[in-house]
Parts: sequence; C-alpha cells; structure tokens
Amino acid sequence: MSAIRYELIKTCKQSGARLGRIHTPHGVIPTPIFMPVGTQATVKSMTPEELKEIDAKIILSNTYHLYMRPGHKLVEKAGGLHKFMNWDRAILTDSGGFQVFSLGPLRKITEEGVEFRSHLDGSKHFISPEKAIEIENSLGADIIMAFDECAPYPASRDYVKNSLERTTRWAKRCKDAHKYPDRQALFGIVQGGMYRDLREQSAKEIMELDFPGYAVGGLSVGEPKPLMYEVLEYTTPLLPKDKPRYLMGVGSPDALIEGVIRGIDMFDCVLPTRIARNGTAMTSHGKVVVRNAKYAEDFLPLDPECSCYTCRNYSRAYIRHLIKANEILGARLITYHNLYFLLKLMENVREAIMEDRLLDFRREFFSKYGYEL
Ligand code: PRF
Ligand code: ZN
Repeated sequence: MSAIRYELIKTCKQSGARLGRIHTPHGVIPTPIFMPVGTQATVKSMTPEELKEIDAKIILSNTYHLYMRPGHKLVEKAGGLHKFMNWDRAILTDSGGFQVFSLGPLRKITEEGVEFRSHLDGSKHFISPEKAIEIENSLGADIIMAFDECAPYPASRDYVKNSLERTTRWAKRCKDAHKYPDRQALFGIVQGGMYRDLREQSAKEIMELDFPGYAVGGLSVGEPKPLMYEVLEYTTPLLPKDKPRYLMGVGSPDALIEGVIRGIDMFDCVLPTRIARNGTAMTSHGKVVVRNAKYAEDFLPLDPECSCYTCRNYSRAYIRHLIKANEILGARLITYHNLYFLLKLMENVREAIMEDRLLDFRREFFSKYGYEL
C-alpha cells in the first residue's frame, strides 16, 4: 500500500491543467499546490499557527541540513519531524542531492554516493542513496524524495547522460532501502537536463521503478525560462496521469502558472521567503521593493488588493522603516504576505481550472503583474 493517493478531479478544457487532491497521512492537499520551504525545520520567521492561518497544507524540509544539524537521530528521538517542529500537516523532505551538489568544490561524486565537507565546520561527510533514505525514514515526512544528481546548466550531453543513468541506479537503491513505504511515499526524480531524448530516457527508466509520485528535477538551474517551459512541455506528458507531478525549486508567479498549464501539480521554492528578508514583496501589480526610497512616505499596504494580516494592518512606509532598521518584524511581515500571496494565487489557479478558464486567468494575471505573455 502506498502512503498517499492521488485523485484527479478534472482537467481544464482550456489549458489541459489538472485539478486534484493528494491524500496523505497528515491531511488532504488540494493540487496544484505551492509548498513553503522550511529548510531547517522552520519556515523562516513563521510559526506553524501562522502557516495554518494562511492555509498552507504542506511544507518542505531538507534532509541535508537536518542531518548536519541537529542530526536525524535527535529528530527521531523527538518523535519525528512533525512533532519536533509542532506541525501536524503534511511534510515533504528533499533528499539532500541538490543541496550537496550546490556545495560546488566542497564535494566529490562517485557511484557509491557523494563525499562533501560541511558548510558549517568543514568536517567530512558521505551521503549515499541508502544514507539519504535512512535519514528521511528517521525524519518521518509524508513524502520523501529519492537521492538524485541535478546536472548543472549548461552541461554536455555526455555528462548529462552519465548523470541521469546514475540517478536511475540511485533511485533503485533508494527504493530498496526505504523501510516504510506504507507511511512515507518515495517520489522518483526525472533528470536529463535540456536534452529531449535524455528526458525521455530518464522518465522511462524512473517510471519502470513504479513510484507513487514523480518529480521533474534539473530545471530552474540557470537556463532561460522559455527553455524550461519547452523541456516541461515534452517531459510532463511522459509521466503517468494517475500520480502527482512535482516541479522542484520553482516558485515565481509566472513559472507557477506556466508549470500548471504544462501539467504540474506541486511546486516549492525559497523565493517568496528569501526576497521577503531583503525587503521585496510579490503583489498583484508585480514586485514591490519596499526598501526603495520611493516608498518612504507611501502609506498604502504592500498590496492594496491583498487581504492578508500584513496588508490589513501595516503600510509600505512602516515596513520599509523596519527593513531599513534591520528589525525582525519587517522580514516577518513580508514573509507572511508573500506566502499568502502565492497560496492565494494557487487557490485562484485551482478555481480557474475548475471553471475551464486557466488561459484567460493567465492573460489577466500577466497583464496586471507586468509579465510578457
Ligand atoms: N533535485 C533535488 N532537489 C531539487 C532539484 C533537483 O533537481 C532542484 C532543481 N531545480 C531543486 N531542488 N533532489
Ligand atoms: Zn498581503
């Protein structure tokens, strides 16, 4: 028995986008969904109560970071990640593959796994597919990701082919190492860079292992957005219709909508929380860099059309002051707003799919936000 069940509710007649639900051990997730990122067992500056207030249904956390600190054994002792961080809704953990590869010169990849030095104290560590799954089993998230290699961009065909074939072998090892398939759903990750035949090869190999869900990895790694959309356009249709599809590391408003139109159900990204901390808000009329001098005497809310707690109570001028003075509350208020904005956007996207008008929604949203179609 799989730990999750995907229910396809309907397909948008105008765009082909999917409306569905994922049933998990910690609640039902409506899809398409955006997952706020809580790398270190916390969505930076947000309490679980606040996350519930904005109706987050699932958050993401990171195997690599929690392994390095405080250690997966400690989290296990606490009763698992849900209990440790006081979050009783769904959690997804990324495998650490991507984070370790991002360490650059600090790592060495072999068939066995990845050797790297800690970003904290420089100490030596090794993560194999088996180790990543052992950590994810200890953390106890509802959805766990296979240990993959995300090829950089640009990368040669040869490099990408070798890397995706290793990712398939590692996916098989992850599946064999997974101890609780009826409590935690292990998702496979499709790689293959920007090469169509390699994406086809990877999708075929990963699907043969029969996972309860599939992610598209290796995108949003520095390639131009039109190229990412092109790769998605031919990759998602290769995946089974009765399983959820997750586009890893994507969270700009335009890419969320374009991803949904190309058949994606789940997204995660540090973007809304990261830009909040340097004073940038996502609004229905585009980005507002509240740090800028032009907002010094602007007493409007971050987004006059938003009904979140931040926008109902505080002005751009006040939040600008907080950010300039390095006051914690500034980051907190913008983080709250940005997450509310993206979760609301996804709610509107789901409603548009329900009513077969997602392409109309995209046109209206883009013209207001200031994106080119
Ligand atoms: N693999 C994993 N995590 C990821 C990615 C990936 O390819 C990406 C790519 N944008 C983000 N996070 N395991
Ligand atoms: Zn708001």
